[in-house]
Amino acid sequence: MKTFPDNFLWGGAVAANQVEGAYQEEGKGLSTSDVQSQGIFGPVTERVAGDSGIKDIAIDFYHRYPEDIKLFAGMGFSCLRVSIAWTRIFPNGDEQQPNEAGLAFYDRLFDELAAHDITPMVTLSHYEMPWGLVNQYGGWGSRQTIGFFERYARAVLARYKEKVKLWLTFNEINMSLHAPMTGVGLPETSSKSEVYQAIHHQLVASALVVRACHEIIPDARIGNMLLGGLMYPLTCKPEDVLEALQQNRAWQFFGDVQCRGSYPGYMLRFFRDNGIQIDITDADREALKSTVDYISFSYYMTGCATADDALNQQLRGNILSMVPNPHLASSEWGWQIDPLGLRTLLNVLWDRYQKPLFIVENGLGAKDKPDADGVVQDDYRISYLNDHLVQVREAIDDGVEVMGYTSWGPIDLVSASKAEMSKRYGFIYVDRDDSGKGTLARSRKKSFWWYKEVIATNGESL
Ligand code: BGP
Repeated sequence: MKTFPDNFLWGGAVAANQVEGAYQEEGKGLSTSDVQSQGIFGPVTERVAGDSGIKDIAIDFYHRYPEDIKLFAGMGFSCLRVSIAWTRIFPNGDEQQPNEAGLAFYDRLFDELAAHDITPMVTLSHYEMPWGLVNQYGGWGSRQTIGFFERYARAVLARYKEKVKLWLTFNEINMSLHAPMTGVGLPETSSKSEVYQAIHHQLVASALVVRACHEIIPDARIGNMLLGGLMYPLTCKPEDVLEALQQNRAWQFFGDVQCRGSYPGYMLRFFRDNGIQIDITDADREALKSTVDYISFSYYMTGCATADDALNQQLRGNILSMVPNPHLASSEWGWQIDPLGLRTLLNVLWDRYQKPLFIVENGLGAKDKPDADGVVQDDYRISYLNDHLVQVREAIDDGVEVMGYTSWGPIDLVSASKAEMSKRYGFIYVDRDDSGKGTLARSRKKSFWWYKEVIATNGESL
C-alpha cells in the first residue's frame, strides 16, 4: 500500500497581503501590494485617503485569525504557511529599530497556532516590500536593499526563534521576471539588465538570510520558493525540445543558484548573448554559497514550448503567456489542469537537487456559489485536489522526499493576479464579493470535510 510518510505535514498556505487587511493598523507602513490595487500585474496606483481597495480589509485575518485557526485545526492541519508583512516590522523599510506592535501581532499568531499544535511555516517576503524602499531607494535595484532585508530578517528570526522552525525567503522568486514591481520593486519598463541586477541582489539577500537563520536558529530549516513552471515541448521536434529546456532553465536558474550556490554556465551565456551586464562582487559570490535546506514550490499548471515563432504569437494566452497543451482541460481562468505534471515536476526537482521538497501551494480557483442551504458543493475542487495528491503519493513511491503539502488559500482570500474575491480556493467560504460587500462570515464548504478525512487518514482516503 502506497502511503505518505508518518511525519508528513498537511495544511494550507496564505499570504499577509491577501488575508490580513488592517493595512495601516498598529504602525504598519504601505507596501508595494498596498499600492497595486489591481493585482500583481497591475499598475501602481496612488493611495487616496479613505479609499478602500479590496486588500485594505481583505478577509480581516488580522482580527479574525483565532476563529480561522480554529477552523484549520478542525480539518486537522499540522502546518500553516503564512507570511510576515515586512511593513508591519519596518514600516518604511529603512528604520533602525523594528515596530514592536507589528512584532507582537505575529507573536499572538504563532502562539495561537501552537495552542492548536499547528507548525508555522513563514515566508519572509510574499509579493510585497516596503513602498518606502521603492520610492526612496529604487527597490531591489539598489544594493542597499540587501542590508535592509537582512536587518528585517534578523529581527524576526531572533524574535521568533523558539516559535518558528520552518522558514522561506522569497515567494515565487522567479516571478520577478514577469511582474518586476511585485517581485523586485522596479517599474514594468525596466530593462533586462536592471531586472537581473535586482534579482541578483535578491539572490544574495536570500543567501545571507539562509546564513543568518542557521546562525540564529540552528535547529531551523530554511528553504527557497519557486513557481514550479514545468514546460513540455509542444512537439518532439528537436527545436521544440531545446526550447522547452531553455524555458525550464529560465525558472530553474533561481533554484540552481539557491541550491547549488553559484550561477550556472547556461545563465552566463544567456547574459552574454543578450548583452546583459551584471555587477557580481567577490563578496556576492561568497555569500551565494549559503544554500537552502529544502526546496518549496507552487504548482498550478504546466505549459508548452515551441520554437515556431508564428505559432508562439498565435497560441500564447494565459497569465504566464504559455502555449496551451491540447491534451489538458483548463480552469475558469485558463489555468491548465495537469495532476500528472506534479509527479513529473517532483521527480525533476528531486533528480536535479536531491534536497527535500515541500509543495507549498496548489489549488483550484473557482467561482463558488453557495446552494440553497448556504453550502458550497465544490466537487470540482475535491476532484482537482484529489487527483494532484494521488500524484504526490506516486512521486513519494518513486523515491522523492516530500516534507509536506499546504494547499493554496484554505480559506477564501484576495487573488494575487486580479485582486478580486471571486476567484476562490478555500475549504472555507468567506462572505465578501469583489466590490467589498459581505459580512465576512466564514462557512465550511463540502471540501472541508473531504480534506479533514484526507488528513485524518494520512492520505489513505484518496
Ligand atoms: C501564486 C502566489 C499566491 C497566489 C496564487 C494563486 O502565484 O504565490 O500569492 O495568489 O499564485 O494566484 P491567484 O491568486 O492569482 O489565483
